[in-house]
Amino acid sequence: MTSTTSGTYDFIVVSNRLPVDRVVGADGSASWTRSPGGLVTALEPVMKQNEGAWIGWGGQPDLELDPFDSDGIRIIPVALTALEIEQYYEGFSNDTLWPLYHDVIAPPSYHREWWDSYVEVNQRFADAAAVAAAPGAVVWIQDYQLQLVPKLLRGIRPDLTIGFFNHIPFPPYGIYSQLPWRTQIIEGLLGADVIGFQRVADASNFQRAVRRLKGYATKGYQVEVPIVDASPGVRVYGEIKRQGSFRTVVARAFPISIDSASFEELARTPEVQERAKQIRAELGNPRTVMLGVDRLDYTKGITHRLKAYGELLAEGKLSSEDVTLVQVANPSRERVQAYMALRDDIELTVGRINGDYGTIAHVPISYQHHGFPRDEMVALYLAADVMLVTALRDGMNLVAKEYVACRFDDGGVLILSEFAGASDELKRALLVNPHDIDGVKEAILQAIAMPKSERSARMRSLRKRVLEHDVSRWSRDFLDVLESRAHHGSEGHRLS
Ligand code: GDG
Repeated sequence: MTSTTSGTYDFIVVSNRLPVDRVVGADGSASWTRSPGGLVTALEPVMKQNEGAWIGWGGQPDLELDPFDSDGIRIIPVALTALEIEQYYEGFSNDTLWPLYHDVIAPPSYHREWWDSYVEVNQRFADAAAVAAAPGAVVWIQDYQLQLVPKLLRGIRPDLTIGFFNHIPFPPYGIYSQLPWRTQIIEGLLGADVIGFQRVADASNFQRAVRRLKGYATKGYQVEVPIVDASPGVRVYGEIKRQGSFRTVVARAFPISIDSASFEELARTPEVQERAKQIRAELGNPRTVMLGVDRLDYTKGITHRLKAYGELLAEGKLSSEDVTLVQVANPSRERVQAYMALRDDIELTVGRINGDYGTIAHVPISYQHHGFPRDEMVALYLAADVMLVTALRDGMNLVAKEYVACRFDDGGVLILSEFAGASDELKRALLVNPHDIDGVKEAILQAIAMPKSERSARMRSLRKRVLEHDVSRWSRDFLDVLESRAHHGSEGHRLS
């Protein structure tokens, strides 16, 4: 493929998963339904105004499909074989990068065949984008599964403006440096014009890795990348700098958000409010309903939260007559060993707590190992007096923002881990260190006893932030910076 090959799309989003799910009917016919998510909601208008296309995997093995339209969005599927799903996706993405980038909460596995598969699949995504993109198009690549795509794509299509957003944390150098392919990943990312992170700390971790591994200078948000790669003889860098032949890459924080107004709108519907009351009644109208909503993932600190709650019940500071915890643990990555072990661990603990502290009429934990429709989720948010977000490490945590967006009544208390990106913005939540079990216990008791006036003052301030900084503002901020980098205003496409 050469740079003369180009397609017709002016704005392309590339993500591991397409924003649509394939549903096969009883008669064997397949159709696609939009998977709910803020990203697609935020980008849909930009897609429609700009000849947009979305490139990604359809979620099933060996799905070789031609591009098609779904609700006005052009979908370009990328096929993955069963072996690639095992090695690139479940392996390198979810069992190497995911634990490594989340502070090695679980030990990362390093396998050279997984890496080879990661390289191969990233190349396939880059090729698909190179074919689809119009001259000077804007391409926005999403997340850790595709970190090599920026460089690979720039290699084929230097005319493009390329953005990358990392939805998960970027780890401190001491941890990142474990990765046998640490330099290749940094080089992959530096192919972008703008690299977005959730938190300021993630962007600085990345910049430090760039300095340590490549020797490039960083200044504020900017990284100076020599056009002719100077490594490994980094001393040449001074020479390159004198000649001024380097490009600048922006690496900074753009905290993601949710479609706040649509959550509030749903929460305000009479049906959802009625359902919230019904949920409380079905739980036996306890004085306090607490809620946890997470993918069943070891980063979410579900076991820490259960430990704190279990101790409060054991000490008689809470009783199952007064409090119920609804824990939604959405099944996730069920073929990865660490996730199977975590599920066993959580379910053993839930069983013990319910067995030890429940009565015939009251169970301390209502455990839900399945997903819910969006309106039911919103009803749960409205029904919950206390929301528990105790992630050990989390890029952002959208659940925390969704809870806040739904509480138009200014009710409810958010307990939020300081290790979730959301804590940088949601400062008036009750911030906790989830490793400090006593601290979590105190926060739970404080939340339950919090006077109404304090609850609403805190919630008002949280809501202001979440409603003003929603996902469309996030995408606008990112794309504005990206466009301003479009060859410094020359031939790049302008998004309307
Ligand atoms: C990654 C990063 C970052 C969950 N269960 C149900 C359901 N959900 C929805 C939630 C929320 C989303 O899934 C989960 O988002 P989170 O942000 O909480 O967590 P991750 O899945 O780990 O997401 C994270 C995010 O990317 C975005 O950048 O914030 O840090 O890890 O929207 O509502 N939705 C429905 N039923 C469920 O049962 N309808």
